[in-house]
Amino acid sequence: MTTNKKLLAWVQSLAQLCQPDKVYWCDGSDEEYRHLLNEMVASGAAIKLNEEKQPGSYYFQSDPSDVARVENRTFICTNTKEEAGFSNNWMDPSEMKEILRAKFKGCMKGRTMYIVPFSMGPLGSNIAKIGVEITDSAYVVVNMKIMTRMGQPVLDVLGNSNFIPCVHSVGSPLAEGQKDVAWPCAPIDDKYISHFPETQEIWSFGSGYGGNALLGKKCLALRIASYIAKQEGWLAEHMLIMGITNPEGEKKYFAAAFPSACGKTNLAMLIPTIPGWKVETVGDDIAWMKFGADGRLYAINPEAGFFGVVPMTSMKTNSNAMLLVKANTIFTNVGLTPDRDIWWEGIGTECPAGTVNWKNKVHDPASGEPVAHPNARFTAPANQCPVIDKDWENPAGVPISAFLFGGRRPSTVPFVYQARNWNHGVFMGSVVGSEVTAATLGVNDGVRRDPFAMLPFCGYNMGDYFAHWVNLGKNAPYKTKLPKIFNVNWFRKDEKGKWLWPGYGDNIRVLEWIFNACDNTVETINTPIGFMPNKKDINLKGIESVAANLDELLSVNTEKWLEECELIEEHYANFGIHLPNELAEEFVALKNRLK
Ligand code: OXD
Ligand code: MN
Repeated sequence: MTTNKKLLAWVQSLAQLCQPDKVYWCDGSDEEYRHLLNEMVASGAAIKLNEEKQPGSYYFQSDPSDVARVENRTFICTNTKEEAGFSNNWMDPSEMKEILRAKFKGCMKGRTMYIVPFSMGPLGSNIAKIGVEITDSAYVVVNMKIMTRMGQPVLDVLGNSNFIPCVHSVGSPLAEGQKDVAWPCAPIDDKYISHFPETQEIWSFGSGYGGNALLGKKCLALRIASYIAKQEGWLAEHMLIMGITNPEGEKKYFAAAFPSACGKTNLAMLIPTIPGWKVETVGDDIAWMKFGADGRLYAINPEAGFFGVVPMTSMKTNSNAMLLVKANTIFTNVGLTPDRDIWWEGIGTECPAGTVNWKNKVHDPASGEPVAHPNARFTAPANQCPVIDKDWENPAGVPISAFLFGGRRPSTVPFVYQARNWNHGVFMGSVVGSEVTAATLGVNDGVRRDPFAMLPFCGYNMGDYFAHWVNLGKNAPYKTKLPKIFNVNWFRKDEKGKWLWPGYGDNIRVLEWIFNACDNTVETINTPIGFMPNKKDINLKGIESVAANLDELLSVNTEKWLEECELIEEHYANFGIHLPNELAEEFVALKNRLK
């Protein structure tokens, strides 16, 4: 329990507003976790998976309308629209508060209000932040138990200090005697994922899906934290953190930003195909970074679990993830086999007859419908990852040697190159993009720019966010200790659409080059777009046939890059006066070098 007056008063006022049947303070114990899951099994909201095949694991199906983050219903409510910038949906804070007050009034009728104190970052670490989520979803509580440090120990550390208030409701009150559905939520255009950066509050209404409902993750650890980080001079980024050890036993940490669905989890848990190299995982989604006393940038993973995309995960593509989810895992929107095991596309086995798809219908292979939703998820404790780094919970973080940016770029962008300097690296981050296809997004083929992979996650004007990155370099205690910056692209294809690079575990060959480039132990080629490897320095031992593709993988096609510059011009036009001069200058310099 707590004697924190602000917290007690806040809970009381929300109970009055939301009118739940019960208020329950989560202690975060294993008993509580099991009890809530047992209750959800009894109510039909969850299924306990086969204990022999998936010990301690549970299965959920969402409402078909509630399967992903809802970017068009996600709001940044800064005082002015300008402060939110072109990339965010803006709403006036008092206007939004008024809407929310009406939405939340009585929204928990017939339900329990759970109070979930949580810490993003190791409990008590000076870089960690404490939030308290109020939710009417037991699914959210059990997921928060995995994804954060949660419960009474957080209240003990919090004492009488301040916390970030996070209010969540599925937005589906129950009338007297009304039977609940398995996955309550509000209709799509009645969802409000609202952030108030200036007062540091989150209000989320109408969705039970992870990114909209587990408010510690995207809402707090990225949108609100990015705003705080700018004020306080640190970084809150959509980045994985990985440790890499070379055959000589030397270790470095890299942080990497890729847009969603570019394989961050796979990279974070990579199994090297060249002997002697080792990869260990600190985090797969979010990095918080501050300068240490030695002037290096140190990163922590604020999360305690992985909320990963399931389809296409197999023993071949990511055996570490398969071992991670072997027990004590919550699966959402995958397929359920007749013997209560799970199945998904790309798992590497035949789909057993009688498997039920994520929409709870027996799968008909002739229908062409997938068994698992493409955004089906696992929620699993980080410490179950077979290659979790020994320092993953070190409150001081791990020192970052390199930043990697990248996206899915079938053409134009070579598979690795290094920034000329910090500002050039910030420029590279600011133009990150992924090629989309009509099939995936219902729009024309093209490049969706996703600067720093933060487009949906930056809690303020993205131009000011670029300026923050520029300033971080400018104000670094020791410029020579700043991480080096690289762009990677494992997604190059030839004109017939065939992959030029095998990817997955072979990406260690690119990481090896980056590792050496960090130490300046390889000579690089100075090209208009940055420093590139000599072919001989890419280790192709065991995949010699790929040598024929290296010229193409490492080519800088001036014509294509001039076309790319036109696209960058369009992208940069969005930022208006918020585009830092330093980046405008980097862009001019690039165009001049290409001439
Ligand atoms: C995620 C995302 O869920 O980036 O991690 O969408
Ligand atoms: Mn993510």
